[in-house]
Amino acid sequence: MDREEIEVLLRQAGEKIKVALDNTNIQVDTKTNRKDLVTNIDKEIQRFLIEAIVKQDPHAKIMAEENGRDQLNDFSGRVYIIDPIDGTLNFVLEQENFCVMIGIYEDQQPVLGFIYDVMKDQMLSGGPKIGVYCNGSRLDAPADLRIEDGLLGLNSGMYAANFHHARDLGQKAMGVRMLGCAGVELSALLLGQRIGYISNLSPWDYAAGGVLLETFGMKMSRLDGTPLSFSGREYFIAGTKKAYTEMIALTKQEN
Ligand code: 2AM
Ligand code: CA
Ligand code: CA
Ligand code: CA
Repeated sequence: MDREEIEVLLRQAGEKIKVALDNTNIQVDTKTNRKDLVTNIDKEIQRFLIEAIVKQDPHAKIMAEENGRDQLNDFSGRVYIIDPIDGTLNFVLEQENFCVMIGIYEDQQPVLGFIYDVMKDQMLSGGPKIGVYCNGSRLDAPADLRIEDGLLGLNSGMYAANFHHARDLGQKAMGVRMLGCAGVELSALLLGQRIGYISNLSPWDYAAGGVLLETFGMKMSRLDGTPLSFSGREYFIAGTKKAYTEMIALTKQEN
């Protein structure tokens, strides 16, 4: 599927999510702990997206967070990696700061990425062949700022524990932001509103943003600088080229 087709699909998903918020009949369940939530809407949106993708692209492989689709052993060919609602806790408690995300890879190479912030109606999309767009307008790569010159997005637990110097890095930056949604934080990084983001993420949390970061020549990896595995949850760092290099020098050390 091309960029326009996926954007239409994501906006349709966004409309469904807004209708669900208006109807207030959202069923909330917990997964691994009391703060790890999933709702009937996460599952419904995932079903809607997968059904539409499979209809258009029957040979595609799909990895998605919910409904037991979170493992993929064979990443050859075209792979769609889906997070139906990124920031479910925000969706439930805040009714904003959540995204719908799709990352498309071909033989493990980034092809297209989409981060749709539903309540802001902000669609970031693109890939190495076409560049990065925000609501249809082509974006320039953000300035290659150093850590001292911008805001650092963080996972609140890692910040509080100063995990691999996360808090020290926050103190070097102009300030820290902890919005509880990988898609929102990575969108801000892509828009030049952050110099980096440090968290603990699964493949569907960084697949879409990863395509767009790569397109802009920005960096993401594990905290020690080695590549993310696209399987299971891993400590994650992303940033402008300069800030990433500065941050990795510290995060690859333990406390
Ligand atoms: P999610 O809402 O799709 O689960 C903040 O918690 C960010 O980390 C969100 O983007 C969230 O995505 C992601 N995250 C990944 N694994 C998580 C987990 N086990 N519990 C809570 N958030 C998780
Ligand atoms: Ca989740
Ligand atoms: Ca997520
Ligand atoms: Ca999710």
